[in-house]
Amino acid sequence: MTSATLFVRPPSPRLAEGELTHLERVPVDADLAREQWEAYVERYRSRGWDVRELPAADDHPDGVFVEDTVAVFDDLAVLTRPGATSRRGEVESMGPAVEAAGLHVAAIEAPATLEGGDVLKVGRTAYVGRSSRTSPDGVAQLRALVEPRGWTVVEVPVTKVLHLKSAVTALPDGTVIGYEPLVDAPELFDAFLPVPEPEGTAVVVLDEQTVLMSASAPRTAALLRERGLEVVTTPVTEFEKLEGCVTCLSVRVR
Ligand code: CIR
Repeated sequence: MTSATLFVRPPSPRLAEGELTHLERVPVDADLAREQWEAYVERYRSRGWDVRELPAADDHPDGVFVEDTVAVFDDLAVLTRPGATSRRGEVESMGPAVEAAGLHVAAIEAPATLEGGDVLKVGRTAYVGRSSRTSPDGVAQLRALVEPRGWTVVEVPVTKVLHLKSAVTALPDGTVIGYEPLVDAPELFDAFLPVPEPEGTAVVVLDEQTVLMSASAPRTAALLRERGLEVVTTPVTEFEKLEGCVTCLSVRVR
């Protein structure tokens, strides 16, 4: 069992008003969202993870998507500056939380923007999406903070989805998976595995054998099981309607 520390934030009752960029707005069931969130959190707690709840931010419809507010590199937490102005206030409560977890804190400075959903770590490489939310300056600031600490930053174009991690994530062995029609540049990754469903692109690594993914992508789950992985699924339909996924609902700090 992996021992890890994870931050989450309960969904706002105003989740349905969250930002939308590539999807049409459809009705969102706030009660179901809360149930799905509880089940999501339980997936970690039942494995012994130290799940820490950030204070509710009910005035921020997208506040549940905590991944976007910080990017963690070893013991350095880089507070982001979201590209969506409606989301900037979400960052405030993350600073004290990561500090209390014993991390050093740095921040992306204006006018640059960066959202954590654009940061995909594979080994000591950080692929960083240049998206509608993350500016070239944001990538440059992140590079200046983490390359001296032994990380390599690779800038990746993102035009077809909200964030880099809406298009691709990585399996425990470092293979990058993605739904190819939504991936701008699959050739930038050392190993790329296409998956058959757009909801199958997002996995959270629970341990070297196990990933957590959306229950909306059964064919991808079957594909990953054929590769020998244990796959834990969880329903996140109400968050997928807001362009969210399993990765964005938490941020692992250790
Ligand atoms: C937004 O547009 O900012 C939210 N509705 C969804 C954010 C999802 N976050 C992520 O993929 N890391």
